[in-house]
Amino acid sequence: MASHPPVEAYDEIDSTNAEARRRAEAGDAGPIWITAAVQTAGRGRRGRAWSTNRGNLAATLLMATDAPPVEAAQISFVAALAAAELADTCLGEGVARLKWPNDVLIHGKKAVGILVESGARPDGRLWLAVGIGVNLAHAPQNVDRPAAAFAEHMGGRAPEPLAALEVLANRFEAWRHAWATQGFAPVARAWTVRAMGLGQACEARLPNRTLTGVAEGLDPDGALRLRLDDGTLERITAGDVFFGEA
Ligand code: BT5
Repeated sequence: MASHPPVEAYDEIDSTNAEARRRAEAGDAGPIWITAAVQTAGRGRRGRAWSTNRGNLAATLLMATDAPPVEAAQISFVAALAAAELADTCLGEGVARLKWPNDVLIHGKKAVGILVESGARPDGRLWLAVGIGVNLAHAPQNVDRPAAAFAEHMGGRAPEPLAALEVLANRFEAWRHAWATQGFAPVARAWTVRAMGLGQACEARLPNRTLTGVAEGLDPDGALRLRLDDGTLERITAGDVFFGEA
C-alpha cells in the first residue's frame, strides 16, 4: 500500500489551509498533512467560508512541485478522486459523483469541498496547499446550496476523521503517483467516469460573465469544454458551474 506523508493533528485551528500557507511562507515544503477537529475560519474558494463541525474532516496537504502553475492546478482533480474513493468505502461504489472542477456530491448535494492554494518558493518550485473538507458526520444547514453528510447515507456511523484521513491520504498518494508518472490523462479519465453533468445543459458563472451551453468534457489540461448555445466552444478554467440547479 502507498505510504502517505506524516499527519499533524490539531484539536482546533483557524484553517488548515491558512496553517499550510504560514508554513510554506516560512520555507517549509512538506510534504505533511495538517488536520484539525474544528476550524474556526475554514475557507472556501473566492473568499467564501467553509464550515467544519466536530466529526467532519478538515485536512490540508502541504507539498512542493516542479510542475508549472497551470499543470500544478491539476492536483485538485487528484484530490477529488481521492475523496470520491473515500466516499466509496463508506457509501458503496459510485455513489459519489464529481462536479467540475472538484466538488464531490452525494445524490446531488455537496459533501466535499476542495481548495488548492499555491505560491512560489525561493528555490523556484511551487508550494501547494491542497485543502479537503469532508462532511462525514454533519452537513451544515445554513449554506447557499444543499449539503450532504456521509452519515446520512450510511447504515452505521461515519468514520472518525483521523481514520477517514488515513484512507484519503493513501488514495491521494496513489493518484498523485499516477499523475506524477503518467501525466494528467489517467486522472482525467477516472474523473470523467464519475463526472456529473457532462452532455447536459450547463451555466458557468465566471468572475465577470455568465455563459450557458452544454458541458462536453475535460480538456487535456483540466479546463471544462463548454459548447455555447451559438455553437462556439469555450474553455472554462475558473468559476462555478451549475447543471439544472438554482
Ligand atoms: C470549497 O469552496 O468547496 C472549498 C472548501 C475547502 C475546505 C477545506 S477544509 C480543509 C481546508 N482548510 C480550509 O480552510 N479550507 C479547506 P467553494 O466551492 O467556494 O464552496 C464554499 C461554499 O460551500 C460556501 O459558500 C457555502 O455555501 C458552502 N459550504 C460551506 N461549508 C460547507 C460544508 N461543510 N458543506 C457543504 N457546503 C458548504
